[in-house]
Amino acid sequence: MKKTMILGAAMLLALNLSSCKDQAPTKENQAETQATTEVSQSEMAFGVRGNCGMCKKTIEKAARSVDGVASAEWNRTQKRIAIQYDAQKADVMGVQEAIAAAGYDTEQIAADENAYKNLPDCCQYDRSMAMNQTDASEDAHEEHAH
Ligand SMILES: [Cu+2]
Repeated sequence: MKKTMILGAAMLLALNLSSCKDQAPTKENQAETQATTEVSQSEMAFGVRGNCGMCKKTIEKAARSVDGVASAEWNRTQKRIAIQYDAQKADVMGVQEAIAAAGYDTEQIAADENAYKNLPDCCQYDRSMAMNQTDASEDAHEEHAH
C-alpha cells in the first residue's frame, strides 16, 4: 500500500517535471527572439553642415548607403541628422565617414575637399557654420542663415 503511494507520487512528480521541460525552453526561445529584434534598432544624431533641400538629399542618401542604416533624416534648420540603424552592422563613425565622403562636414569628420568643390554652387555651405543646433526651433531661423 505504502509502496504504491510512493510510486504514484513519483510518477506524478515525473509527469510535472516533464511538462515543465516541454514548456520552459519554448518560452525562453520566444523571449530571446523578441529581445534581438528590439535591440538591433539603435538611434544616433550628430551635426552635419548643409544649405538646402539638395544638400538634404545628398546627406541622407550618403547616410543610407551605409549597410545597417534603416533611416536618415537631416534637419536643415538644426544642421543635424537623426539616424536609425542596426548597431551590429553600422556605427557612428562609419556613417560620418560616408557623409564626409559625399562633401559634407560632420561633427567629427571634415568633408572630402574634392567632393565639396564638386557640389552645386547653392550647396557650397559655409565651412564655419554652426551645426547641431539642438535648441533652434523648427521655423525660427529658417531664412536667417542666408
Ligand atoms: Cu544644397
